[in-house]
Amino acid sequence: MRIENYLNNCYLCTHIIHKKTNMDISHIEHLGIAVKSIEAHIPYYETVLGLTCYNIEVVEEQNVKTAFFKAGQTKIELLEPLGDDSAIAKFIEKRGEGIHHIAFAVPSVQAALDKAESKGIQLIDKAPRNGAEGLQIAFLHPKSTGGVLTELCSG
Ligand code: CMX
Repeated sequence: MRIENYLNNCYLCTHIIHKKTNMDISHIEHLGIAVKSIEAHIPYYETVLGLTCYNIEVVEEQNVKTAFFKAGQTKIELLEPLGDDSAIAKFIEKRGEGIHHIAFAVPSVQAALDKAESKGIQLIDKAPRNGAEGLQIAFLHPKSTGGVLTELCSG
């Protein structure tokens, strides 16, 4: 048997390889949703879905205003652009309002970035930066993640 076939068929080997290369994602931390106006959308989340907006925060570094709702362990993050040069403004102009990114919780954003890069994934951020709610965040480019803007975060 070829060595790579042996390694792929051996439970212990695949377990060790997996442990060495995975990002240790614990859960979906939040789903980011691009909107033109946070205020216009809060009533839908509160009065129709029954969620509570517990935090509204401006993230200068990302040029966005955010609003957060908890749905179990996962949050919904509404993102309103603060200027025409914001990534969110560009997204809405091109694609309209809607799901903008998925964010995974990891123990270490830098370690997860290093693992993604070692697998040939294009990074938007080479190192973690400050996101909303005091989290460290970094993005993977949608061009190398099947069209889904992917955020890694830890707090
Ligand atoms: N999901 C999927 N694809 C996306 C995307 C998204 N959210 N945003 C842009 N793209 C696609 C575009 O459609 C475009 O694809 P095509 O070339 O096929 O048309 C491509 O990516 C390039 O997009 P662009 O409009 O030319 O925009 P830029 O290259 O200037 O920027 C991106 C794209 C993803 C690198 C940029 O938006 C970015 O850096 N995003 C990460 C930061 C961010 O979104 N911050 C706000 C969130 C704040 C927070 O959660 O705290």
